[in-house]
Amino acid sequence: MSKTTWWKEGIIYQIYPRSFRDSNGDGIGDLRGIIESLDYLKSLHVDILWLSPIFLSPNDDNGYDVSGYREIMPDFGTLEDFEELLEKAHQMGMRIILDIVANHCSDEHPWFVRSKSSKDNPYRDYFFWKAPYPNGGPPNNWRSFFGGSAWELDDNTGEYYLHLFSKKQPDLNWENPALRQELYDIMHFWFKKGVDGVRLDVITLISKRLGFEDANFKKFRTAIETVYANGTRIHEFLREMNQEVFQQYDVMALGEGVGIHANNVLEYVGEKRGELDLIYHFDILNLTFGEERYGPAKPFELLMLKGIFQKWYDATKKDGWTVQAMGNHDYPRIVSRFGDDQDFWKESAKLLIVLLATQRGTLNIYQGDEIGMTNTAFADISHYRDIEGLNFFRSAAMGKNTEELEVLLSYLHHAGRDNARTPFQWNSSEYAGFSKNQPWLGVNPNYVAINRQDQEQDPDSILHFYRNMLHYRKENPVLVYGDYECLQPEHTSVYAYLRTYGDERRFILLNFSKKPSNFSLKPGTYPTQAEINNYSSLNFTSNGIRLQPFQGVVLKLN
Ligand code: ISL
Ligand code: CA
Repeated sequence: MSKTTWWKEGIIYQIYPRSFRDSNGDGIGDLRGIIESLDYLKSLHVDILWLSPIFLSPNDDNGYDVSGYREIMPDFGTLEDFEELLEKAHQMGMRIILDIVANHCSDEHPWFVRSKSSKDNPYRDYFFWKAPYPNGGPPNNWRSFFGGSAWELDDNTGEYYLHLFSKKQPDLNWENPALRQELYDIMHFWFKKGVDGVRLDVITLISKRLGFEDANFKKFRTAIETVYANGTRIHEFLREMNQEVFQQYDVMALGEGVGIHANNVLEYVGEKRGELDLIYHFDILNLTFGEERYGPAKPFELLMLKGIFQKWYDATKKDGWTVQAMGNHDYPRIVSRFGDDQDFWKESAKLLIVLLATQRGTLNIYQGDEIGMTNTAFADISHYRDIEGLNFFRSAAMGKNTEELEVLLSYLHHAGRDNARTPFQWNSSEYAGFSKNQPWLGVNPNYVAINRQDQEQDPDSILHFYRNMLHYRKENPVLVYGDYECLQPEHTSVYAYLRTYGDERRFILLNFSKKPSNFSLKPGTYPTQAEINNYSSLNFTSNGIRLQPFQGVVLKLN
């Protein structure tokens, strides 16, 4: 039986501050906008606010390129604004976790400015510098997540530096104990202010394989696991970070588990490991992507989804803990991707939160999913802002004709990260009530129909359903801690499972189909009333239940 604790039972709401709410009319979301929205957030029954990076940054990767870890990005406000936000959130019974980017920093951070100034600068080995390959090229064939080589030549010293992400995000050298200590001090700085935890960006990448061997990048996702993630000293570093920092506070350490898999997850979150508290994996997030994110999409298959939930339940049912998330600021909108944002927008958005809120693990929802925000297909590349998508398009567009360019744009429409970063749709006024002026990224034109204000007025809205579903989860620990058993796993349209915790039992049935689906059950073995239902009725047949398109229900079994 898992130890009960706040970061297992609490519900995480991820905020991408740049796109959440603009309080001062510069078109960019900010901390004051979040402060002004705390009542709204509290009304959702969420407990933990995860803020994507709020630190000083040139915003090459929207804050995931930090140039000052103890300073607030001026776009977002001041340190006093943050302290006010933290205090008010605590007064309202909510916690705040910050997004710490420890694998790399910005090339404008003083550490890197000094490091690149000369080969014998004391900060030189805060980063990975390598001489050119004999042919003058990069030291090896490693690829950046954002396209191109993972090495950038610095003409000044004639050496290359490593950057797994953009060239303005040089990787930090965790082999260097002085660097590690600086990062621990930064976390102490925020924890001493009362911050309740951290989401550790790509933390599984911080230990590099120092041989820097060439690798096979034909299957990029596989290469991530075996070349970049799960490195030689990763668990030593995480244990040290836990001892040096986390253990000294009542905080949660949430790892972004790029490249982890079900058979090594306990090395990261096993209760006795003394490393991370919880971690999220990418099996669902990457489910409809091929080996190359920006390429032909794979169809969403329910049986694969069932298999993933089963695999991760089996891996962590006795020990360890994971986060249940189907979307975030890096992935397309869940209702567009796993639901049906055309014919069954409302039903499928509700179905997805029934799924997520009834799985074992910590529930994590992403801003805007609670009102069913959808993907945005901008007509032209000039509307896009995300460095990953832009790098992909620019390098792929060379020499392409109009039709081919349309295909490339369609890859961005399906898999682009800007899908999840369009401004939060507060109401149907200009710029969706996000700002008084043109936002940094275009608003999804459907804000006139999809926005928080209208849904507050509609008792049948996705927003009201989310509130009810999250409250229901909070009231029923069986959904957090309970055992899980999938019924009729081979059923191709209905996903049905039992959750059991002591004598509490819940039976969840989800029809992932546009068509009605029958689910056979012995009569008399289930109640005729649902505790949760995204339709107004529940139909039965002589030998089971007949679910409407995208109908999701929770039945209480006695
Ligand atoms: O977009 C991806 C690669 O196709 C994602 O896998 C993502 O880049 C990866 O999960 C790492 O994400 C985190 O680190 C990145 C930053 O761009 C993302 O926003 C952040 O969530 C580099 O800091
Ligand atoms: Ca602003």
